[in-house]
Amino acid sequence: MKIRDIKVIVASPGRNFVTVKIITDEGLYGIGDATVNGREKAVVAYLEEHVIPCLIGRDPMQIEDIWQYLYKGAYWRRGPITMAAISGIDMALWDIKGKAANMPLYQLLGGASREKVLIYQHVGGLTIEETVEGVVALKEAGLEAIRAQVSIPGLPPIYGTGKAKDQDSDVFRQGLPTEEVWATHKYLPLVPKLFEKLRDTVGYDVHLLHDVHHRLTPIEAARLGKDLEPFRLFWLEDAVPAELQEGFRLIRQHTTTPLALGEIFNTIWDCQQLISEQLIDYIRVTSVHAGGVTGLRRIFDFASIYHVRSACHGPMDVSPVAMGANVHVDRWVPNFGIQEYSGYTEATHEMFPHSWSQDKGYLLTGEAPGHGVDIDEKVAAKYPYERAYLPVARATDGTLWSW
Ligand code: GCO
Ligand code: MG
Repeated sequence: MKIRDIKVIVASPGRNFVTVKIITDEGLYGIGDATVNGREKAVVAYLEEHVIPCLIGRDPMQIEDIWQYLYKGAYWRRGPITMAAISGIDMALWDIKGKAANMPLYQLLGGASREKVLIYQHVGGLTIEETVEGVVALKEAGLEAIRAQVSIPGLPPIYGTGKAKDQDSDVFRQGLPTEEVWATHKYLPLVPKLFEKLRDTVGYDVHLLHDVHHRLTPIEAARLGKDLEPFRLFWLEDAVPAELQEGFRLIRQHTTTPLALGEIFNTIWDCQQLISEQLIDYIRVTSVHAGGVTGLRRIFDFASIYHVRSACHGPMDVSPVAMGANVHVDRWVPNFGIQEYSGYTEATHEMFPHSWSQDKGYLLTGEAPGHGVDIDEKVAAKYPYERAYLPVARATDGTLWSW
């Protein structure tokens, strides 16, 4: 079998998605996600100019060799654009192999370690009361794990709060980044109040999670983790930007609140120290940003030695294709933790027919060969690319902030 053609399809059925379609001379094809939210066209150029010409005529069964060729062979290693391009190709190749073998991807990986994949979904409120209401509603809908966020009173709503902004695509279609306001000293005492109220209302049966979006320093994160201990969070996510991996030692020394990290990581080298020193509990790498199925498998196997569990990033901007790849890896991976699932717009579901499905608090892989996700190119053509950015955060004095 040979790779005959590779197409890159860009469409925006709610969010911009970059989808790779690898077509073989035998008519089999595979699909991969290569989306980098807010920087989509950079991956398109990388694929079209520098990757695709090198792959035409190659054997699509040689997944590992192609991965190494694109990683080591490029000289310029790592980085979100390179790794998203590799991820899209890798996912599509695993899809082809699954179709050729007539096996779902989780079978190719070694078979199922579980029947269904635990997910968490998001609730964001302008006030504590609003967030509590949202959590109660999701719990009643059968969710077993819920991420809770709240706006800071007196400041405009921040990302992930208000009307669940990260699910409201209008915010991301304003042409240029919107600017949000941040105040750590108001946030730090607020979050424990939210979780106190949540535990009083929903008890301890449901898992509760919180995402800090990289906005704190290690000592602030340590304080927050400590204050949240009575409320037994499933995890505290992205407490601090993690370029400085050893910075997490400080947080770890002070709190038993479990820590999750890694949605922006691209390779094992971004988390090698965090994992081997057991500074985190959950590694959030996802198929589209960390080297596809091949990359995830390598990182999760390494993490298993150190009691670190998988927790693939799964917001709306990780396409249903990457979600398919994630769910198959989740079904196999022995050290599975949880899968994030934010849901998609109707148009996104329509554009990507998929065999995975949601059953209350779980995702099911389905039994279609490969990762079981396709792309309807006619639907894609109805939703052209629109430039869109995530917001930017500034402190109240104007200082640019991490988020
Ligand atoms: C999450 C994330 C997302 C990201 C988004 C960026 O935990 O789901 O933090 O909300 O911010 O995916 O592209
Ligand atoms: Mg996050």
